[in-house]
Amino acid sequence: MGAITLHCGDITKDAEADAIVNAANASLLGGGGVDGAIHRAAGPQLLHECRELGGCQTGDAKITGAGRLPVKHVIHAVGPVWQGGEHGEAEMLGRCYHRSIALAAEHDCARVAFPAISAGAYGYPLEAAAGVAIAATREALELHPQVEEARFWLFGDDAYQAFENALR
Ligand code: AR6
Repeated sequence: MGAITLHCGDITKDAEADAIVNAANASLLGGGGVDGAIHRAAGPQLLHECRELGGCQTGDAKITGAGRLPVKHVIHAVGPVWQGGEHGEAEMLGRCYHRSIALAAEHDCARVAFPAISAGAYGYPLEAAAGVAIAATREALELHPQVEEARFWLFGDDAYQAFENALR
């Protein structure tokens, strides 16, 4: 089964991945946080491709090229907004990881970089987001052996610690 590895810092600097997953919103037309960083690093070609996609539902993901980023693809996943935990948030967040890894497999991406989807502007508590992310990624890697590595990029010690705890 594919490996899960943890990394500290800016996901846009990952040149070893074949695809970078973006924590996007349903419009797929850009935003702040990791979405803003990815669009800035990729350049205008990424937004141009995103405009053709017609948005994306929560819990789903869509794939584009990567513009100037040193990877083949960006996978735009739309995580849930945290609403207290009783509104299907965990299921939708888990689906983001499943769909992203399925798209990576379809497009021959052996190494996929992930941010902590929903754990920023969307308010998903870090420990819970990390638990869902690791569990769903493990399941998806088992289903898609073509994907050899899921590389989690964590911003800050708290995020890193939460994912390290979830991995154990
Ligand atoms: N590299 C890695 N992680 C990052 C980076 C980066 N360059 N920048 C931020 N993070 P967020 P969400 C971390 O808010 O919660 C956008 O406006 C950040 O510390 O980027 O899914 C979209 O357009 C946090 O742990 O995504 C949507 O409207 C994690 O990435 C909305 O925000 C996710 O934070 C999506 O919110």
